[in-house]
Amino acid sequence: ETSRIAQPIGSTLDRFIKSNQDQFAYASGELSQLLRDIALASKVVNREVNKAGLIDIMGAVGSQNMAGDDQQKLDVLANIRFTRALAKGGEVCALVSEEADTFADLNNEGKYVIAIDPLDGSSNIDVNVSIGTIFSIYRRKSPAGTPIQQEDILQRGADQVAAGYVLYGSSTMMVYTTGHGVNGFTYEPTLGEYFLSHPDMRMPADGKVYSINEGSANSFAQPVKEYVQYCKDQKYTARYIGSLVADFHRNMLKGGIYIYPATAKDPNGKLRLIYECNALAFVAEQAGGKATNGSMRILDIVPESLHQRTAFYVGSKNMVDKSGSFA
Ligand code: AHM
Ligand code: MG
Repeated sequence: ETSRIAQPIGSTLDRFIKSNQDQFAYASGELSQLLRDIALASKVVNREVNKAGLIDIMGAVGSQNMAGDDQQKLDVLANIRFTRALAKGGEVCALVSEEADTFADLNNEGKYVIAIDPLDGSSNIDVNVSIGTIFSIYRRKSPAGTPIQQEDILQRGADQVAAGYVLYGSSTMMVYTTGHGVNGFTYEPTLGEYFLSHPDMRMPADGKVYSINEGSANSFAQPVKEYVQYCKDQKYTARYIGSLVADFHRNMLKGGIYIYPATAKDPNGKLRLIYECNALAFVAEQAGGKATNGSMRILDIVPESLHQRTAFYVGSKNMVDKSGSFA
């Protein structure tokens, strides 16, 4: 068990990061700065997400956003926001993003590699449903100042030094772990600050909610079909937002399981190991939950390519165990 931090509810994210840093002395403040950079970029993205419905209207009057970019699709814009904030911060040497084919070189002296899905669930943007940002942070393996190597960007999830997500929901939250439990911060827009609202989050070991896209049920493997039937026999509740961060966050708080299995359309599953599954798997485990690909621990998978997909079972520990027992 890891040591956890006692923090008063209501402390700001900055203050929390600072005392965390003092207590665990992680990496001479650079990881702290990196987390602050992510938080800052998320505030900018949050502002844009909140105006999403106005983009076409503003576009129609030929407006540009503050930085002078032409109006762009929100997921592309979010990628620009995070990339810029992390490039400026200087702690990151390489950034792997769902929005780019290959990794981006940032500051070659930086000690960290970051993998990010800047705006996940983007099909939900246009219909005003919750979306999220997912991020993973790794320590680079090659020496600072040398060219980025495969071993820097294809690390196992177990090597993450921090990971988390931002949920742009009915309120905006940032939830993250540095390997000492999970803490959640709620954004107060008029003050422009995240405040600790969910200290030491624990995922219930059991739950009664299952989240899976049953529209694809005909092509689920037999064990998945059987588990879904089991959920129905237990009279569990079905909840599927189709926005991974939102589905995950609900299950974090209430207990539940999220499954994206192999389907005919996506024979290896749809979700991406490096910038979707690993981060949530790390958060889940740190909160007492569990994440597998149906049989194997997600965090133990050695990635072979940047955009590798995997089946994903994540949530309350006993539910994930049960789902695996049908295999
Ligand atoms: P995206 O990265 O293209 O946004 O896709 C990821 C999203 C997840 O947020 C969500 O859980 C899943 O795709 C939903 O997929 P489906 O509509 O096939 O159920
Ligand atoms: Mg995504």
